[in-house]
Order: sequence, then structure tokens, then C-alpha cells
Amino acid sequence: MIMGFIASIVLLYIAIVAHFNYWYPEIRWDWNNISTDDISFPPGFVWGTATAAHQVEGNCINNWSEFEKGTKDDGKPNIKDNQQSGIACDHWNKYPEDIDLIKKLGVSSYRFSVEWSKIQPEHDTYDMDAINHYSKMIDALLENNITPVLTLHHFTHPLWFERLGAFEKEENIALFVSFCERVFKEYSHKVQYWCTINEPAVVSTQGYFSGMFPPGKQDPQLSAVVLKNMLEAHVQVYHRLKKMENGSTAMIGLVKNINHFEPWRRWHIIDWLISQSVNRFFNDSTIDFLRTGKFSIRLPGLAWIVHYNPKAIGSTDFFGLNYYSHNHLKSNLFSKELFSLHYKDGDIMTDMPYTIYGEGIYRAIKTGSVLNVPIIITENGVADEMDDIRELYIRRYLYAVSKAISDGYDVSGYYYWSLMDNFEWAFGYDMKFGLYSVDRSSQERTLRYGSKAFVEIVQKNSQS
Ligand code: GBH
Repeated sequence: MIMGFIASIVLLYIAIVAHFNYWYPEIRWDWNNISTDDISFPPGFVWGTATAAHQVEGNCINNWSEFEKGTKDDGKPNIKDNQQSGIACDHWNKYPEDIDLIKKLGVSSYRFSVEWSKIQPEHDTYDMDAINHYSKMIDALLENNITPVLTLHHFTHPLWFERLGAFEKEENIALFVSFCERVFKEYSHKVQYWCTINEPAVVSTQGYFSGMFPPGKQDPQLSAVVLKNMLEAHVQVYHRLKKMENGSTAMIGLVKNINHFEPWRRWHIIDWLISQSVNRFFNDSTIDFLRTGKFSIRLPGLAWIVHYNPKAIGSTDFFGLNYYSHNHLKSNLFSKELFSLHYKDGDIMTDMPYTIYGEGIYRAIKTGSVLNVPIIITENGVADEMDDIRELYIRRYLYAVSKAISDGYDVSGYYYWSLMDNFEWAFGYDMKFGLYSVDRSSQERTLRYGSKAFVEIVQKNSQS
């Protein structure tokens, strides 16, 4: 009797783990037998580079600049070594010379964000100087044949919006929608590509689960609510802008960071349950919402939301994919953190707490392809201060993108993150993602050695 019972439990355990292992393989390619020397892309493929306002412009006063001054409950600063974004790369003033740097790379497009707090510093005030500033920057890009791609929300928003509760409250969505309408009205005759919100799942998990981003809360249910509200905001912005002048010809899309979470021990059922739950929360809930209109997060005791909006279906003209790497999660049910991150021996670490995983971008493209719209890689790049793995990173990831295209996936562009070193959020200025390094005292920009691999691939695969 007892023996039979134990045997059934063991068999059930094996069946569940085998099921996960079969359906969710951790794909690994044999890079020793792959040549990344000669990578080719189809004609018309768009090459670009990306930044975000708060990280490069300087002098932003918003939820982040406020957070940068603060500390956590344990007294540790919110930003590594108490750094503050300050004047950043002074891109606000130096954009003409930065456009020259973009041109020197040989790329034909630039993804940037407009700073909401500069355009609408108070609830009832729009700042014409800020509106004119971005207008001039867009003109300068166009004069240089650089196609602008404009992001409406890239992690930051004005303090007045934060004080109203930001995306924690459904009623605040309308405030964001009206800001977006205003910006679209100003620039839609000269900007065709629009990103609504950058990485809602990062804002919700880092801001409300890990507490690494503002407002630094740790509340899984609120984190799920914020994600739902941000996705709702995307859907409403999409439909509003589509109805405006130039809306029908505009390409409007959501930008989603895909990060695969793998179990640290592939035989461990709790590692599987935790990593799959995180995958659902972080990756699948968003994709399912855009595909079916159904948003659901069901984590008993942690977070529970079921929401339906059929207008979400097809509410993106392209899928903006930000891809960097994957993470392995090891469960610790008896600690407050629930899980911790671990790295496999032999994997190559970047300066960020993750490794080089080129085949992951292929997996992410496959995941995004279920939406049946063109995929634009809106961000991909590496933090590498020593500049000794940048070339390897670029070659592997671009090889994987080119393979996805030859396997039939519809990927139409690739934007390198980032044009230049900038303020890397909770890590401050320590992370060097730039194709160009930036000397913070002189503001001098210099092309990195490892970036030449990118320049070379762009030049080989652009029409002249
Ligand atoms: C993107 O976000 C952003 O859009 C961009 O602004 C940013 O500069 C860029 O990537 C490079 O990071 O690594 O597990 O310790 C990426 C979002 C950044 C999410 C860091 C989580 C910290 C947690 N991620 N990250 S971890």
C-alpha cells in the first residue's frame, strides 16, 4: 500500500519534470562549429542605434531623478555608489554632433525617447521650448537621412504623475494617453515609427517586485496591477493615435523585453515551478494579452489578476523586441527572496549580472512571432568596460538574428543599445553599453574597438 503510494508520487514527479524538460528546452548551440565571420541580411533590413532621454539628455526632473537621491530601508543607496544621472551625456545640447556619430556608424535610423517631464512639467502645463527642442532634433535627423523612431515612455514620467500614483491607478491611464496625443499631434507628420511604452514588465517587476527601480516597492499584487495598467495604457494609446491624422500610416508598437528564466536544476520541480511562474509573469502574460485579449496572472498568495480586453488583439503594428540574455533561477523557499540567480560554469559573463546567450535572441524572435507582425529588434547590446567581449557578443547575436530571418521569421530591423555610454539606471554610469565610450569629464565620445564589428556588418549589409 505505502510502497505503491510512494511509487506513484515518484512517477508523477518524474512525469512532471520530464514534461517540462521536453517542452521547455534550454537551447544551446555549438558555437565552436558556427562561423560568425560572414553574416548576411536581406536588402532593406534597417540598421539603427538607440538611447532613452533620461539616460543621455541630462537635467531631467522625474520619478527617477527623485529616486536617485534616496536610499533603501537597509540604508543602501538606490543607485550604485549614490550616483545621479545629472547632466548625463548632455545629449540635449550635443545632439547635432551625436547625429554625426550616428551617421559615421553607417546606420539609417535612431530610436530615442522624449522626456514627458520636460514636455509636460506640470499637469496643466506644456512647455513649448521642450516641444520645439524635439521638433528641431527630429528635423536634424531627417536632414541627415536618419529615420526617427520615437518612444513615448521609457521608464520615466513627471513627478506630478508619480504623485498621483502613476500606473498603480487605472484612472491615471487617461493622463498618459492625452500626453501621447499631444506628442503625436506635434510630430506625426515627420515621425512614422512610434514605440508606446518601453518594457512594461521591467517597470512593473523592478519598480514593484524587486524594488530596484522607482518607486522601490515590493508588492507582487501591485506589480501585477501596474503591468496590467501599463498594457491597458498601450492599447488605449494605440487606438487613439491610429484615429488621429497620420495615424493610419504610422507604425505604432509596444516594446517588450524578453528574458527567459530557466531552472537552475533541471530535475528540481520547485526550480521549474518558480522559473515557469516568473516566465508567465514577465514574458507570456504580455504576449498572450496582445494575441488573445486575455491578461492573467495567477500566483496564489502572491498575485492574482484576470482581465479581458478584446481591443488588445492586434494592437501593435510591429513587435519591438529588446533582448539581452537569460537567467537561471534557483529556488529558496525558506528565504524572503524565493529565488536567486546563478551562472553556469563556462558561460561568458557580461558586466551586467547575466551572460552572453546569442541563441536566446533566436528563441525570443520565435516567441514574438506568434503575434504575426514584423519584429523590430529595438534593443540589443552589451555592457563591457574592458571591451574584450563586445565583438563576440555582436557576432553571435547578429548571427542568430540572421539565422532567424533565413528560417523565415519576419525581422525587419535591429537597433544597437546603445549609441554611447549612458546612465544605466540602478547601476549608474558603471555599465558601458556604448558603441562610443563617453569621457564624463570632457564629454568626449570615442568609437570602441569592439564596435567595429557592428559597423562592418552594417556596412556590408546596407544598400548604397
Ligand atoms: C533595457 O532594459 C532598457 O530599455 C534600457 O534603458 C537599458 O539601458 C538597457 O536595457 C540595458 O540594460 O540584471 O537581473 O540584476 C533592460 C532591463 C535591466 C532589467 C537590468 C533587469 C536588472 C536586474 N533590465 N535588470 S538583473
